[in-house]
Amino acid sequence: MKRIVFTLLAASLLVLVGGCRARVRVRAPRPSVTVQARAPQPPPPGATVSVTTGGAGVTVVDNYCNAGQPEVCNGLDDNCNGVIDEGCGFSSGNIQITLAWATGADLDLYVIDPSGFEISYQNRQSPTGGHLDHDARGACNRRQEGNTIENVYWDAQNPPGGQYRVEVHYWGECGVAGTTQATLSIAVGGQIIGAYNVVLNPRDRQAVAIFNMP
Ligand SMILES: [Ca+2]
Ligand SMILES: [Ca+2]
Ligand SMILES: [Ca+2]
Repeated sequence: MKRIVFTLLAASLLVLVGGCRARVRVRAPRPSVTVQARAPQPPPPGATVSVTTGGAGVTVVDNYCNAGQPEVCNGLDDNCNGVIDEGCGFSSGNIQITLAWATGADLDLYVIDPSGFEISYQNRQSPTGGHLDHDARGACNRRQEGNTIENVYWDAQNPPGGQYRVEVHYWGECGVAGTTQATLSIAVGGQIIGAYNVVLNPRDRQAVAIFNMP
């Protein structure tokens, strides 16, 4: 009899404990933001990174940086340290490609890597180590109003050799934007290899630059 009472008590306790467990909610950890801190590695000695600019509507930006000038979030390396827009909440690496604009349009950055993989907001990570870590929906997403920078980077020590193609798509006017000028910079191995202005009309998709890694 004692054994039966003890068994019943133990079973009741298990039910109570089980009931308590069922009411405990485990909150999922918040996603963390990682800022790339590793210094970019220069290209191998003697290697050259050749750049070809895109078609009509693309112009080269010169004389935009000064050492000691404050870095602002504009798609340019204002302080000449080889990193584009450091402190703006996205990463740099051995390759960094940053697009910025100043209207309410929603533009999208596309980078096609040497394997043919197309990195964009639709496919943010390539098997070759490329990441789109900052997406901007422009004024079309009211929760991201004023967010007009997209950024792609490779943090691998040796990004794959071959051709990288950089394109911009004017996805949406978001009501009022119209023709939009954007700025795009490319850094390789801690050096800026190209800075461009590109003028886009709604629904344009424009090749801005093509570069080859050794
Ligand atoms: Ca900089
Ligand atoms: Ca800047
Ligand atoms: Ca976008």
